[in-house]
Amino acid sequence: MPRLIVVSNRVSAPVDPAAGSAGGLAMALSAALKAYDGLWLGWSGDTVETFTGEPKFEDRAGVQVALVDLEAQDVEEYYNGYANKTLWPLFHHRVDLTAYERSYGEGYERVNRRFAEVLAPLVQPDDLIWVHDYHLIPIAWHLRRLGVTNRIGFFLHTPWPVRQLLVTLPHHRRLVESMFAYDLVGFHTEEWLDLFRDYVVSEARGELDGEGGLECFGRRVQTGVFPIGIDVDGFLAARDSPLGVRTYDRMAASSAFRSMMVGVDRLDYSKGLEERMVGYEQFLQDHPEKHGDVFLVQVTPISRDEVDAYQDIRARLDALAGRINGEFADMDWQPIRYLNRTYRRDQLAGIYRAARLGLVTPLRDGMNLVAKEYVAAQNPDDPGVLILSRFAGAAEQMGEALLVNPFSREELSDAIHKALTMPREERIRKWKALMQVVRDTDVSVWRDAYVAALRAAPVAANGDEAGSRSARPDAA
Ligand code: ADQ
Repeated sequence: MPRLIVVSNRVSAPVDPAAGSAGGLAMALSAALKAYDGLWLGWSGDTVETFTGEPKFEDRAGVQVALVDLEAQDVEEYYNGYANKTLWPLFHHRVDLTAYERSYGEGYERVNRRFAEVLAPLVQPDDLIWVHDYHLIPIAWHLRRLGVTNRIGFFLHTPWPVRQLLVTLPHHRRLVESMFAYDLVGFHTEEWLDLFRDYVVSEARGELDGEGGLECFGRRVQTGVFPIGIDVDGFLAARDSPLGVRTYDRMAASSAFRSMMVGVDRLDYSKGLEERMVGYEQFLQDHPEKHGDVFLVQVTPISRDEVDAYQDIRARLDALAGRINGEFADMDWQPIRYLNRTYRRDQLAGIYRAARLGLVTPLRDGMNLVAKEYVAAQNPDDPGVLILSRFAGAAEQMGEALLVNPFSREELSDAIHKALTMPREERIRKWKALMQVVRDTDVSVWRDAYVAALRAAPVAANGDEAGSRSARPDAA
């Protein structure tokens, strides 16, 4: 088995795996790397006065990591800037929030080049290199220029945007062209892959080769769909751990005679949190007889707080939760418990299990692992119901959930009512089908399928001379 080098923006392998961390990619990658002799390279989260290019090596719960410090300007332009203010909103269809600053693009290229320069000397001949997410799209192009001929794969954890929005990005063509320095490009769903193909064929005049490959810019790249999942056994163990059980008992006691609904999301405008609260408010207006019978626990750790759009949505959510509680609460009932904090994975599992309803209603989401965690945490004899946005990648597999359009508060209100009144047999039937999907897409299946596809990617692409892959114009 070749060594696997994983590259992502942050190396967020938790020191204590049971504690987990608030981010889908972190959880998935630490689970994935355990099985391989590997190395995980990325930003340490720290800044230094002057970039050194010298990584720090550490062992994190059995995972070897290489941590790179960045300069403050790098963080501002590459991370807060191009990644979080340009690509993230654009890939989630929020052109209204997308910043098109030239300096951000320059910082993005610079940091990708720096990461490539740190990585290139660490690469051994048979290593597989697996790059994750939108922060590092051009890194393979820089690695090729440095003479790295190993197989390099890319996986996008977010949606791919529709072509008509992608072309609003200055240098969109260069970004896509740099993806052709990879041997394999993977997405969560057919829908995101179709959108990528559409750009390549309609905008860049590339061609499908009939074998899952795309030809464009004088090169060929293999593509594939690899739906990510959770570490099912690890999650079930967390659920059944002493703290998991204790948390469940606590939540069950605090929801006596009431139905608890749960939402667990990073504080992000893509997660549809405002729309969810408004839908719940609509439900409370539509069903006065349910007042006092239901409550929503919304667990939402603050994220990316240095970006204005995140401060804005945080303020709006504070106001909205306060308004709904102010309007509907009674002396012994509060409709929303809004918690801006993270919990350990075992605690989260206990919270999910106590909830009669899981609300997963993003406006656009690459996959969404919370949907899978909620299902895995349920009691098979008396499971809760998952309400899932049709715009989450997870909806492509989890059709047995109650699929909703999160932009419609009436639809959300109706779905909440339907879920709360769903007979037990129907809940069990739906849960069984959903749990099968959760098992079939376990994170180890995702990892192994991707690595196998990378190893099998056609040699013609892999065997290219580094120089022939360097045709991309190098303007910033
Ligand atoms: P995220 O946008 O971070 O991931 P998601 O897939 O839902 O979204 O993963 C969130 C993870 O963080 C879950 O494991 C969840 O349990 C955890 N988490 C959230 N809130 C928490 C809290 N308060 N305390 C503790 N843990 C918390 C990105 C993409 C997704 C894609 C993943 C993986 O945006 O679409 O599914 O990567 O590819």
